Amino acid sequence: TPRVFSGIKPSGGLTLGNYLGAIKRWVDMQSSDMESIYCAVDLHAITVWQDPEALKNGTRELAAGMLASGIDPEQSILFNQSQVPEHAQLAWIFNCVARVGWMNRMTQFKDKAGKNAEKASLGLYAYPSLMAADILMYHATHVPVGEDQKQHVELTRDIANKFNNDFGVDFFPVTEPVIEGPGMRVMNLRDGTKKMSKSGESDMERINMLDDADKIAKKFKKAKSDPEGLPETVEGLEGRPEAKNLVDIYAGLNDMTPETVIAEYAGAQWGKFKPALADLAVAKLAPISDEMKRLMDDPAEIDRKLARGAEKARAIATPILEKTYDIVGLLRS
Ligand code: AQP
Repeated sequence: TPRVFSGIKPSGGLTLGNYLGAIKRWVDMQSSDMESIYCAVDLHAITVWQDPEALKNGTRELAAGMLASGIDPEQSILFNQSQVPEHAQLAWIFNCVARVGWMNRMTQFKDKAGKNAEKASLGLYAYPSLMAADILMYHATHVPVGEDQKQHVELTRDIANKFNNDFGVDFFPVTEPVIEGPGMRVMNLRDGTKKMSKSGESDMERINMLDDADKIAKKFKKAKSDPEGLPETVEGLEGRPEAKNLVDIYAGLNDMTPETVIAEYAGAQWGKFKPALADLAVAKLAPISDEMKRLMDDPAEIDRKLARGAEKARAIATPILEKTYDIVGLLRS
């Protein structure tokens, strides 16, 4: 059976980028006949230091966000990564299979580590090994992630291949998982050349799923744009990343194409478009954030849901890890 695996780091509050770029698509995929596994990847989050309390809350907020958006824990498996220790165990094996040279080519490490790569955590460097473990643990055939993760997904195939060759087995699938795309990329509201991030410096650069109507209106009002207003055709958005982003967000929220948005607002001023965008965002997000808040009022129930999801995930993961240990020659008695 086709199987989907994807994750989000609980490294801050959930953003509109995570919603439009990931969760919304996951909900759509759920209705198809695929088995889907969605994970709050807390072990990935700690590759950069996280405040322990904030990490716990962020994990619950992320779970609440997925549930409130329509991920059904009966239909899909929803859990947090650290509750299935097989992820870390398999990642260690992959650390011994992957080559340093491969990791050195990962552009995301370079981006995230910045100029002072010597000071980055070893975990951040080895991140792709853990991601390969996430994917290969479940023999996932579909990995809906953004374009920025493409290199890591490709590395997953290299790791599977080398593992199979090193041990003379045909165990991990080397078929490249489908990167569902092209996914929508939501950009930073203050700088349209950067993506909207949970952990970006200023809160004004992102829409958080838990922002209230006033905040959303204020953030769109202050969002960077240009004096030109909306163009007559989508081609007129070229070279205008902030303008393009606002149109794309409108389209993403309303399940429209940017062409249709432009057709409706051709020539409009930002003073007209931004309030319309804010109203649309509030209309679409308020039901989700209301439900998130309701769910977060009962953290114990979220924890129970995650624990149940982890149990289901372990039922798949344990035999795979056992078999891997056996192939590698790690004694189990
Ligand atoms: N701005 C975005 N537009 C579209 N998709 C996005 N995703 C994240 N930001 C955007 C998608 O959300 C999924 C989970 O991402 P993640 O949290 O695991 O990692 P990230 O992409 O590094 O997210 P952030 O928000 O930028 O976190 P920080 O600031 O902690 O590094 C992925 O499918 C991703 O493509």
